[in-house]
Amino acid sequence: MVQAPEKDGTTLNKFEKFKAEKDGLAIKDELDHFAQIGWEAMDKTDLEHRLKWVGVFYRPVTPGKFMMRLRIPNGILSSEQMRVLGEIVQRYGDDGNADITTRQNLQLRGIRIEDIPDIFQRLKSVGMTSVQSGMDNVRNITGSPMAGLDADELIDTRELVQKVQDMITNYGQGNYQFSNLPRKFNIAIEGGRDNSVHAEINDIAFVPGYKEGELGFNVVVGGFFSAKRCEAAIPMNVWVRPNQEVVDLCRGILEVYRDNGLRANRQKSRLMWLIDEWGIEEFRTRVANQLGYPLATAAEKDAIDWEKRDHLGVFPQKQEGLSYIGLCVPVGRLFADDMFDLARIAEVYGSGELRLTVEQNVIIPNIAAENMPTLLTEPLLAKFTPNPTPLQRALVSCTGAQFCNFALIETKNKAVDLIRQLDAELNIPRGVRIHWTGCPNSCGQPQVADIGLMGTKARKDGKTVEGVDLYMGGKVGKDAHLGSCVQKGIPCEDLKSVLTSILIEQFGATPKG
Ligand code: SRM
Ligand code: SF4
Repeated sequence: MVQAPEKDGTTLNKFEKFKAEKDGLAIKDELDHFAQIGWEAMDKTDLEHRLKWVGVFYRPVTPGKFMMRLRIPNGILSSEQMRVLGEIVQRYGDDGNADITTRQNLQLRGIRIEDIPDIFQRLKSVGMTSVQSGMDNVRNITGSPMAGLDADELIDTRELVQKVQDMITNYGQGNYQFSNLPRKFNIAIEGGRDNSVHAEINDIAFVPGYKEGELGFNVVVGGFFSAKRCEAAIPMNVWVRPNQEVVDLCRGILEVYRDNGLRANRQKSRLMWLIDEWGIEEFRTRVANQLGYPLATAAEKDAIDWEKRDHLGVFPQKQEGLSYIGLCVPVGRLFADDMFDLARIAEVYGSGELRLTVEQNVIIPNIAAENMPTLLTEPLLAKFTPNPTPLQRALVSCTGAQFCNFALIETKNKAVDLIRQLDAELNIPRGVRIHWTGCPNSCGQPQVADIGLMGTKARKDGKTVEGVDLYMGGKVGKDAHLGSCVQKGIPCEDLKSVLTSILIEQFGATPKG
């Protein structure tokens, strides 16, 4: 039973009000109607909010040209699926493109409302869905990008991620059980030793751990970023086996959160605020009660003992004679031709499979040794190189002002341009992870970066100009911890000199002769 949001006597905020009037998911049965009447005739709440329950985002920056956010469990898709997505954006000409997101996912741009029923048919025909990918729903579920390929893998996450998604979305058809959470919700399942998924910044994350010699997952909960507060996930003192227990625990936690999560103030609605109110012990007890059986206590320590890998380059798989190639896609931006090329390359040289990473890059697995030399001569690799510079290889950026109305600055183009200039002037001995995010919502995760840049307004010569707050010290992989803000309000035009000094003083860079 969904708890009445006003139980504490406060009035409903506007989001809870419109959700109470009509569940966002109900929109899935009205898409033909919207396609007929056009976006300008739509009810404002349906247009601006409820459409997000089917992954369709109205963009005030580009009215009439929508964004569509998919679900790509574990970031794995087939060449056939990639081709269909390429065809969808191709029809929008210069308006059409796609972005790989920081959740191993794809967002398509340029979408017209009149095409949505047809697009949904096409997605269905290749087993894809965009359902419940926005607003108060569970986001794309991330998993190890090397699942099933890595000789050192502990647990293959692919099937588990799919099962959790199927439970939450009712096999992609939409599920009213979980379509009215108090807020967005992130789940990650890590199966490798290097924490490729940033477990610590998810509302629930499963991290491998041995209990009395048996391999399963320790569970951490409550990690999140928001404009108001950022927290790393904390241990729930629970251990589960890598089977249906994972799915059941997700269900139990989601039900407890749905029915008890704080709904009065959207700034205080993420899971961690409920854990704060109850304490982690009480939270654990409530989840066990919800499931109706006791939960096993956590393994003494987790099995994350490697530094994080970025998977760019060519690497052997555990399958003899096969390798994968990781390609650097600058700030995750793809155009239709890139998508067709990636699909073709995956088919010709590999097994037709493609994978996405939370660093907004692409991996093509299952390439036979004899095919690799020819693959390396493919023209697309000049654009998406397997051997990027130390700054290129770890550059991440959120959408920014080009399409996002929350943005305080443009991000993706600035990010690419700045590292091009820095690379031209500096020798940098090792990868430096630079993450850009256009506003304090932190979609570009500046808190996990070596150097995080968060859009803000700054003052220069008495004028308001585009600027950034500088974050440093984010550590990923084993012993991950969040970075913090070290300098506020740097005008973007001064950023090159500020970063040059930081790279020289703290990352061993030297000026090129
Ligand atoms: Fe995000 C809202 C883009 C990952 C925290 N995010 C938005 C919206 C939907 C705002 C909007 O309606 O315009 C952005 C869409 C812009 C656009 O047109 O693309 C947006 N978020 C993104 C993406 C595309 C950034 C990217 O370039 O990769 C990522 C999509 C992931 C996906 O596939 O689902 C994305 N967003 C994140 C992450 C990172 C993560 O999940 O690891 C975070 C921080 C982690 C977290 O959520 O705890 C994040 N996004 C937010 C927030 C702040 C949430 C909060 O509790 O306050 C918002 C604003 C909100 O929900 O009110 C937001
Ligand atoms: Fe938009 Fe801000 Fe998220 Fe960037 S961080 S995509 S600007 S909401």
